[in-house]
Amino acid sequence: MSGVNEMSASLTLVSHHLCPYVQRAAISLAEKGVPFERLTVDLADKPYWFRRISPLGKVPLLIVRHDGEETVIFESAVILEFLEETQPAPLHPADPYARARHRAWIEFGSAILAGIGRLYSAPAEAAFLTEAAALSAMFDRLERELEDSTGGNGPYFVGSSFSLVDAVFGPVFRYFDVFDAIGDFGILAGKPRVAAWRLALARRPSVEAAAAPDYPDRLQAFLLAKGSHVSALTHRRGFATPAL
Ligand SMILES: N[C@@H](CCC(=O)N[C@@H](CS)C(=O)NCC(=O)O)C(=O)O
Repeated sequence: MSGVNEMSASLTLVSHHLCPYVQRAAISLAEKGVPFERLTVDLADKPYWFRRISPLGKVPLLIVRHDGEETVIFESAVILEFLEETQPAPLHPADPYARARHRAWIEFGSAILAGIGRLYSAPAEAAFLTEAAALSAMFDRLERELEDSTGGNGPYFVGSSFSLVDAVFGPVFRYFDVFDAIGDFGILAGKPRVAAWRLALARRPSVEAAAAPDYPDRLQAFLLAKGSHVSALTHRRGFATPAL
């Protein structure tokens, strides 16, 4: 391993308050005990410097200053792999077969995030219900995977050791803490292993610290402004846009 920090590198994670892809990188850095600075950008009004260095106009970016140079890494999966290659405390298994499986379930986590985006953007109830059913089926598949991988013993994806798959799913479940306050979407119902995993991840200090305490208020405000079926449900629950 070439230790980036040993070469007196400094790391900046370019972030957004709500972004789950940013959170997975923050969780990895916290688990590895690597100091980093967090720089939050307004995605609704992207600063020029950000547009210049972010090829897709997206967060996260990891800016690594090393040896008088600056390297900008984009795409959260690539950032996670870079941290595995350059920082201590591996969060991937050593065995290549197990590592491939973990990478695949990280992709699955990203597919769930895409489904969550479609769910809260669905304009009307019919599309919302279709997306909720699709998500429920994905979590059913995950329930079966947890049974195979942990023998039902958890609390993490592979038993007692925290891995990058856990870092990816912590931010996934964070959405559901806010969804549950809006209504019963039924997506996680009847999945005891998923429920236990969600609870264990919520209690993990790195996962807890990956979003600010005002995250639920910010997410509610974001959902209210969507003009979607979930916005209507949020209104109906009596949530008003909080002053942030
Ligand atoms: N595949 C990307 C997805 C990152 C992504 O979608 N980021 C969102 C925020 S969560 C973003 O920056 N969107 C740009 C925008 O809203 O204009 C990754 O894994 O890093």
